[in-house]
Amino acid sequence: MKRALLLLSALCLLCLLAGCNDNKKEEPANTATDTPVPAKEEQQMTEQPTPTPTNTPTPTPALTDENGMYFKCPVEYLTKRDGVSYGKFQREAYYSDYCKRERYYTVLLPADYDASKKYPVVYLLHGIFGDENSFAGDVKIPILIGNMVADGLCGEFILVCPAMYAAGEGTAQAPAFDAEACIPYDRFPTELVQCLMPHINKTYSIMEDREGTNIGGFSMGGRETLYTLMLHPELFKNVCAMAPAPGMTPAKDGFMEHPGSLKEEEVVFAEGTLIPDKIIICCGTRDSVVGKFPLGYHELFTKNGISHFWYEVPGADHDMTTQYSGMFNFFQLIGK
Ligand code: FER
Repeated sequence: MKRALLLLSALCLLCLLAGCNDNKKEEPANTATDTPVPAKEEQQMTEQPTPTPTNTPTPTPALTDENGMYFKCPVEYLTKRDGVSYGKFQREAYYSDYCKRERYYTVLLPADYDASKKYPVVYLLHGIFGDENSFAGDVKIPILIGNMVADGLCGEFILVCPAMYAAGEGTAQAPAFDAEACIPYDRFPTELVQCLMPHINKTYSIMEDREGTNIGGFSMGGRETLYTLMLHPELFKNVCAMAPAPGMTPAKDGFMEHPGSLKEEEVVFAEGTLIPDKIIICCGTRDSVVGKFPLGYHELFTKNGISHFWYEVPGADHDMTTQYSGMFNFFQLIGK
């Protein structure tokens, strides 16, 4: 009898164990609702990572600052899409009375440019040693603009990329890191206003007044953007200086000593002057070329009471990340 009882208990135990194993096999793998909860003792024995409470969202870095400036251009705006038409840069010439020579620019017309419409224009100024081809060589610029227009982030506009080195008779003929060779860059605002703008206005279907006129630039082009702004504030609706190079005001860096195109106290708008709606200054946090000079312009503008937006592009150097970020914020102001 004893033996029979023992045999029966052993059999029951075997059945139980077998049953447990079967259950385990049937458990659906890893579904959210059916994840088996291990017994208390099991939890203590195996080191489980602390589960993240489901009601606390993982913090994501902010896309914009408190003024709505995007730190970076979202990558989907730099990627070609099906069903969006993109414009193409073309290179054109005009005669400059100011420089007494033929000069060049590239122009990106809207993909479906229609001469019966009036478009705003954006002048975009290249960096030192650049020319009219500097931006035109970048296939992502037409993509960025086409995608922004397609998503209604900006209106259609005409992008004009001049050759900024406005050498004339009796001036240096090629850029370099010295004061004399920088003079033709500082002649650009006059060349723009006297020669290029009238040429653009009569060649394309442009909204000719300040409402439709915008200027931006990178590095040396950022510096000349700010200088153009100071000389002709009434002409522009929006302005964007991306990583502006030193030299609009006196400065000294590893490249050269800048006498300054303006004294710091001259960086002011006369009372009653019509000024742009928006001025953006930005720079990468790791800019290895212009360093903290853009921050210096921001501080000077603040000190002199010039209202503007300043932001930094996290982790960016003197590079395209900074430029696409600046363009993405700048272009959103166009045609609005
Ligand atoms: C300078 C530092 C930077 C300077 C120009 C630059 C003429 C321009 C850099 C660029 O355009 O990328 O001191 O002086």
